Amino acid sequence: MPQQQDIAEIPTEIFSNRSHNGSLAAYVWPDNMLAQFKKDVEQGLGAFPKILPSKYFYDKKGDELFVRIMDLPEYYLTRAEFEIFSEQSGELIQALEISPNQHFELIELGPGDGTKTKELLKVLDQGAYQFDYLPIDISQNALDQLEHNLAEELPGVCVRKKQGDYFTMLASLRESHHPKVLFFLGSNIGNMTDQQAAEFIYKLGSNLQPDDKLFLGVDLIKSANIVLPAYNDPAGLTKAFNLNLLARINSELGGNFDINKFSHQPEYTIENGIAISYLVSTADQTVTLNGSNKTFKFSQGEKILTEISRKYNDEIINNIIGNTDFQIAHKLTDRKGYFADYVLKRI
Ligand code: AVJ
Repeated sequence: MPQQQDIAEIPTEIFSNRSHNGSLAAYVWPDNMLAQFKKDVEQGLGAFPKILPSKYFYDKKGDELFVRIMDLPEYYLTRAEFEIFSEQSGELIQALEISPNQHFELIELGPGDGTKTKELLKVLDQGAYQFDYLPIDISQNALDQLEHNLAEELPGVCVRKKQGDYFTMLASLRESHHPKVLFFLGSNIGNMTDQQAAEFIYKLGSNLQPDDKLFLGVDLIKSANIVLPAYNDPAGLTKAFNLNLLARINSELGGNFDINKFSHQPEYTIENGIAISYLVSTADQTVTLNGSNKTFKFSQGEKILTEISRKYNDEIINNIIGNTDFQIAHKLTDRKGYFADYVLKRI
């Protein structure tokens, strides 16, 4: 039996939220972010069990790998959610409870290339709905590309880019008197512990008004023979994605990780619905960082927890939103029942 880490033991501050493939691009970090990266790495590798925050996957290489992962046959998540958007846009629009003469704001946290959302924007645009689309991302580059793309494909849609941190940007939109629909798709919430997710959703709610909606895309609990291959593809992209974290520590923090002496190991427990990715040291070894007096010892078989990818059901969602101002109003799933988009209503 592999030792299974209790999710409650994972320090909550170490995983923090980010947008996925929009990410931290320009890929040039201000000094304070590099200092934070160093601090997180030193703290995580100094802990037992060892842990590294998954938000650091996404440098230029990590972004490219994630885009390719979304196209993998084993990575069902993106396709399942795309199916919901392309085949159930009518239901989706109904769930938003917006009438055609009511101007509303469709705000998306971490839109990536907006592939799924575009399916809905198309239908809203044709249906003469009055709305602005406000993608929020930390990456100006990702937003510029999305805007350019939408200007060509859906010139009728009014796009207002919001570059910055999710909560700073949401706070800046609080003054508007239009109904809001907030999108957080792709099971990006799955990288958080349930406690972090609860705090995150609570904070989203505090930036919204009663009857506003949060559209939350989550991966559902299902059997290991479906979940595990999504995190262990034979093409080795997920392995490369995971190992890229060590390559990044080498290049940005002057680490001396021998990438060949770590293996990629995903685990999944259907009982709690939690998938965890580890990097496992295949030898006894010591790693150092430039300009740091700390050394990090690894014994053979020792694991670094690099990512949690939580899977959900109604009960878990209800637990998470229990102390927030949201209630489940609708749930849309793909035909196979792999993925769900929950429409949470602010009360
Ligand atoms: C972007 C967080 C939803 O956990 O499934 C893909 C990231 N990690 N393959 C996920 C990821 C490994 C992904 N999320």
